[in-house]
Formats: sequence, C-alpha cells, structure tokens
Amino acid sequence: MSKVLRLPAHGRLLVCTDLQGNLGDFEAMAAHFRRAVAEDPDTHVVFSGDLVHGPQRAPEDWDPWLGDWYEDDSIGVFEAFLRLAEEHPGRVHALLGNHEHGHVGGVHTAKFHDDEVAALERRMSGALLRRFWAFCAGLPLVAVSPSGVVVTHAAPATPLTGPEELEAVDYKVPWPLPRTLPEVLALPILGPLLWARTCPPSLARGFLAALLGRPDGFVVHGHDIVHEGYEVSAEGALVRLSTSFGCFDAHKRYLDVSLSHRWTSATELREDHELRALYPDAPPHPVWGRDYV
Ligand SMILES: [Mn+2]
Repeated sequence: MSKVLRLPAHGRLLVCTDLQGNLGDFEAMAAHFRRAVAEDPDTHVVFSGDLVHGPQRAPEDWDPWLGDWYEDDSIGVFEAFLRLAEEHPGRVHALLGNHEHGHVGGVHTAKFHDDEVAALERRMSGALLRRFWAFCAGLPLVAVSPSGVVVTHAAPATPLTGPEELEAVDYKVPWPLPRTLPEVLALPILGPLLWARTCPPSLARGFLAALLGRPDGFVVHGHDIVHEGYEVSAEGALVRLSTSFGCFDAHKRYLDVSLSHRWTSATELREDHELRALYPDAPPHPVWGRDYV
C-alpha cells in the first residue's frame, strides 16, 4: 500500500480532520460529501486521521475544552467509514493519525484511557479487529494533489527530499517505544507527521516542494485543536483545521476546494466558500480559550 495518496487534477476535494469517535459529526460530513457528489460526481473526501479514540464521559463530567458533548463511538465511525467508502469506490480516503498508528506499531495514546489502543481493541470482535488492523496498516501518510493542496495528519515539521522517503517509512516503530513527546517527535518522519502541532514556513514550503516539485500550494492538517475551526499559519503554507474534536458545533469547519484550481497559498481560502461550517445552522457560541476560559 502506498504511503502517498495521489489525487487527480480535476474535481473537488473535501477534507475533514480528527473525528475521534464522533459518529454524529461523521454523518454530518458524509452528508456534505454526498451533496458535493450530487453536484460534481468527481468529488473526493479525505479524512486526515484520528477517526477513533474519543471520550466516554457523562455530560456532567465533561470539560469545556472538549467542545460540544458526545460519547465515543469509534467502532460506529469505523464501520460508517467503510460503508461510505464502499458506496463511493476510490473517492473516500483516510490518512494515518497518531491514534490509528498505535494499533499497528506506534505509540499507544493515553488521552481518555491509560491505553486507548487496548481499550478500543477490547471492545472489538476478533473479525472486526483484524479488519481494523488491516485498515490502519494500509493507510497512507499524505494526500497530494497537483492543485497544490497537500493533506497530512499533523504539521509537516520534517525535512523531506521526495515521496520515496515517505514510501520507505515502516509503521512498526522499533522497541522500546518512545515514552515522552520529545522522543516521539524525534522519530524520523513519522514523529513530526503524526504529532507536530505546527512548523516554520521553511519546513512547510520544503515539504510541498518535495512532493509537488514547486514550493507553492499549502498543507492542510489537523491533530491539534483550533477552537475557532481553522487557522492559517506558516505564512500561508499551512492551514490547521478542526472539523470535530475539541470544538463546539458552531465552530467546526471542513475544507472544500477545487482540484482543478492551482492554489499558491492558504491565504486564498475564503470563509464559507472553501472553509465551510460542518453545521451551518448551529446557533453562535463563544469560542473557548478566546471568549472565555
Ligand atoms: Mn492526532
């Protein structure tokens, strides 16, 4: 399985980040995708990793930094993803996130359980678990389009000479697994691409040049929460997008871009055109961390 997903130079691309087991948000995204397909059958959707591993907490134990309450349904999201991919062959894609990576040789995350990998695997039947392992092991790391739009899970905080370096990555991290965030980030390529919150413009532009043969375009990534829904950074080389996890419904955003356009910078992205609300009818809500803490 290739680590680099190549998207065509025509049609439309939707990008959705970190769902972390939020089935309601998955269904909202699937509805946007089905509507886009009805308008343009040549539409692709990329889920940029972390489909799984959410909180299982009662509403009274909820924290406001987690956005609107939901209960983890990682298995439901995985099964719904498989159904959507079956419904639209070759058009529904996912990248490896650090949460999927834990199931196939990476560091086990410990956000909502001491070991989220073990906690999810305990809930799966043997047949489902084997299917999930094969799914995770086959996920690409990066999606690339000639339009200049590149999708990663976390920020591309790594030097890169070309796609062959990504193809050579082994998801099985050598033992002992790193234990601290600095140790994780020090893993070549996989550490930054699955865990980095941001990166300087020079690295982002170098990453784009290594994959596109030119330093323009932009990288869209998730992994870290933007409570406002999105943030353009690295002088237009990056847009950090939050479609689901950690946001209130009013702020959740997904990307909807033309693949026939040639993008030079994320500063070209317009609110309500390319940066769209997951829930356009959600009532306004103050932004956590900005309007209140
Ligand atoms: Mn992540």
